[in-house]
Amino acid sequence: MMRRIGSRAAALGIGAALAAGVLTGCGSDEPEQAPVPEGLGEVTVGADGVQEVTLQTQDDYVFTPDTFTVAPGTVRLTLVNVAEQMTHNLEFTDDELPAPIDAGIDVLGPRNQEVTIEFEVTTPGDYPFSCTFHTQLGQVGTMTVSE
Ligand SMILES: [Cu+2]
Repeated sequence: MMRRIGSRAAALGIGAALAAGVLTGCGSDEPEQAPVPEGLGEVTVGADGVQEVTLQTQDDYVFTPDTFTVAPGTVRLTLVNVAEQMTHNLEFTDDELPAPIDAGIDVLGPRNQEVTIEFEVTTPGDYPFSCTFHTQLGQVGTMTVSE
């Protein structure tokens, strides 16, 4: 539970590394892997000072990405479902949270539907979340709130 100290700086570094990977990752012969749009999972600060992050779901059982790190404060989380078929949701796993989060996405249909939720975090720690439709299939993730 003590990993991720100083994780705000680490998250910024990860974002930069991802961007660099996108720029240098051309020429692959693996057409089956859908490209990850730039900026997914990258925490940015909106004009109103609120931290913003976007996650994606698709026709599998994965949050893309499945981890992200925010600082204490308000979080505006958007989930985009680019699946052709599958419906997902996002709920924080109440009994495992360092502090309650009173927000979630009940249902998110396919074909680029998206929902944005906003909530406050004050207590550092790891906040697990899942798609409750597909928890058994491993569709889980973790939001880390840094110190
Ligand atoms: Cu799901």
